[in-house]
Amino acid sequence: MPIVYIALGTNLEPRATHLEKALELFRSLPDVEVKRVSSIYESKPVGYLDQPDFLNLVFEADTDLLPMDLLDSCQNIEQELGRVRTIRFGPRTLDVDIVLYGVESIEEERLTVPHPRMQERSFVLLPLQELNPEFVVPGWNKTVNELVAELPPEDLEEIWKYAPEA
Ligand code: A4P
Ligand code: MG
Repeated sequence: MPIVYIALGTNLEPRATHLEKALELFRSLPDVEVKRVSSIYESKPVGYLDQPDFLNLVFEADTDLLPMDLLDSCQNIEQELGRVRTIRFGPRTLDVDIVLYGVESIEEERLTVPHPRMQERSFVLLPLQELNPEFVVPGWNKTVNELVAELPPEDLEEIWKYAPEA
């Protein structure tokens, strides 16, 4: 059974609730077993800058679902949390990306795995590093640790562990 890594992102309040609800929905799927969940990170928006800060996490799961079926489940969960698609890279209640599907490289119209922008994104790499630092990422043939080391230092100034206000 492949180990998969899935990234969640949200920048519309209540952000932490959106992450919790998404994890609950993944846990309720019969064919997905959520194993471990990273810390939550807060970061400045990447891409389209004029939007609120994001909360992101990555979780590890075992699944019997084929990649396309897993993508369908991810998109159903996005829908369930009421994501309204407006601006590309813009604000969203929940974005679900399949980061890794075991050691597979997938290039389909609807699905590219490893996620094509993961290597430049601290908000994917830092949580993934917590879970599996030595994993060799297909295509790049580098470990997660190595990809983190290649991030521009200024990127690391725009991300921090999330500390909810008491
Ligand atoms: N798709 C292809 N590959 C995948 C994959 N590995 N996982 C397709 C999931 N979906 C994949 O996605 C568009 C299409 O990508 C899907 O229909 C699927 O068939 P989308 O989420 O509907 O569209 P989008 O928002 O336009 O693009 P995307 O790719 O989700 O955006 P990104 O690149 O993920 O960027 N800054 C911070 N700090 N934190 C963030 O989480 N997120 C974004 C979104 C921008 N800036 C951010 C963050
Ligand atoms: Mg997405």
